[in-house]
Amino acid sequence: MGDEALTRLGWTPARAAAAPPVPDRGAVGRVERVDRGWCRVAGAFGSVHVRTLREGAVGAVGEVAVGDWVVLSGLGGDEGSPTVAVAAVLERTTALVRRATGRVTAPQVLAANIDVVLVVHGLHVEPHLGLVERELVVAHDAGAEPVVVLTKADVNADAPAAGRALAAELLDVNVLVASATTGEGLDTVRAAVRDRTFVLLGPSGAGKSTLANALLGSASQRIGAVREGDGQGRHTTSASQLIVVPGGGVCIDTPGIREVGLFGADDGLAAVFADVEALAEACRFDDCAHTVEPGCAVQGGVEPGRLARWRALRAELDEVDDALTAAERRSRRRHR
Ligand SMILES: Nc1nc2c(ncn2[C@@H]2O[C@H](COP(=O)(O)OP(=O)(O)OP(=O)(O)O)[C@@H](O)[C@H]2O)c(=O)[nH]1
Ligand SMILES: [Mg+2]
Ligand SMILES: [Zn+2]
Repeated sequence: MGDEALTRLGWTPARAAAAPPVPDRGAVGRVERVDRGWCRVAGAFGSVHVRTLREGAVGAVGEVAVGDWVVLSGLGGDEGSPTVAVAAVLERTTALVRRATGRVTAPQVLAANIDVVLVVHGLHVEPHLGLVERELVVAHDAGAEPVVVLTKADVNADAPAAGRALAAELLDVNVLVASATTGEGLDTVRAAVRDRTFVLLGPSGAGKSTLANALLGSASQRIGAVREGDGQGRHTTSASQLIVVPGGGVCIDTPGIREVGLFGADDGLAAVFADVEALAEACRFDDCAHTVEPGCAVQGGVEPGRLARWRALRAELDEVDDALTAAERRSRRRHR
């Protein structure tokens, strides 16, 4: 144990160099799971439950995310001892962020310090291009490498064609086709995530946990059947979970999200729709909305469906910006 355990969790010399000093009876660890009032942290000491403190304090609810590196203090007591606390959260190198549900102006970190985002969709249904693009936007915006995995290839008569068709709609994204059941294509998925921290993102029933188990070589994650008829999942995974991959790497399985809400993901949108943003440079008006403006370079240059999808995501980001500005204005008035 010791440093080896930390290395398996993804600890690197670069992170060590950037880490704050560790107190007596303290240690560095990585957040495996976050629950209401508690989080679970793994490290050279094993794995401990740590109470997440009241809002505003270090390690407060919403402040630690799965994948975070933290400095713990007060170790060495009983398991679950209230003296164990998060003394510091290390600066994140990457973060997968969505808009918190029901709160327009609040972000939620789905996973921290990730290298790769696997955007997972099941070939038991037609891949939903709009959802894939939305997930690619947050993946790009996270600062991580996005990779699309079309799983359940075994239930699709022409899975490779489905993969090619989706890839043709996307700019420069690696689209892998695999089956957790037959094992086909898993080697390419393994190669894409080896020795890295990766997160599985996608709708419920896509097959994320089944894929995680296949990559882990164990039945770590519970899996659940999809509904007959529409092929939707039943939200089997209820909380994100970080698991060390025996062959090297760290897997974060997440609960299925039907539609990832965007929050401040302008860079991600610019990356996924680089064609739109490049053409916009040539529009006559700087504030061209690419709808009816004369001299618009985008309208004729991008396929209408793609432009409509870009416009919807752009509008969603603008809506969040407007809400943030309004909230800021309100709070400024209150503090006057
Ligand atoms: N035929 C086939 N079925 C699969 C494959 N992968 C997953 N499934 C099935 O798809 C269903 C959903 O799988 P899960 O792994 O639980 O899906 P999930 O994405 O984790 O869903 P949530 O946890 O609800 O977000 C289960 O019935 C699995 O057995 C596959 O490669 N082939
Ligand atoms: Mg699951
Ligand atoms: Zn335009």
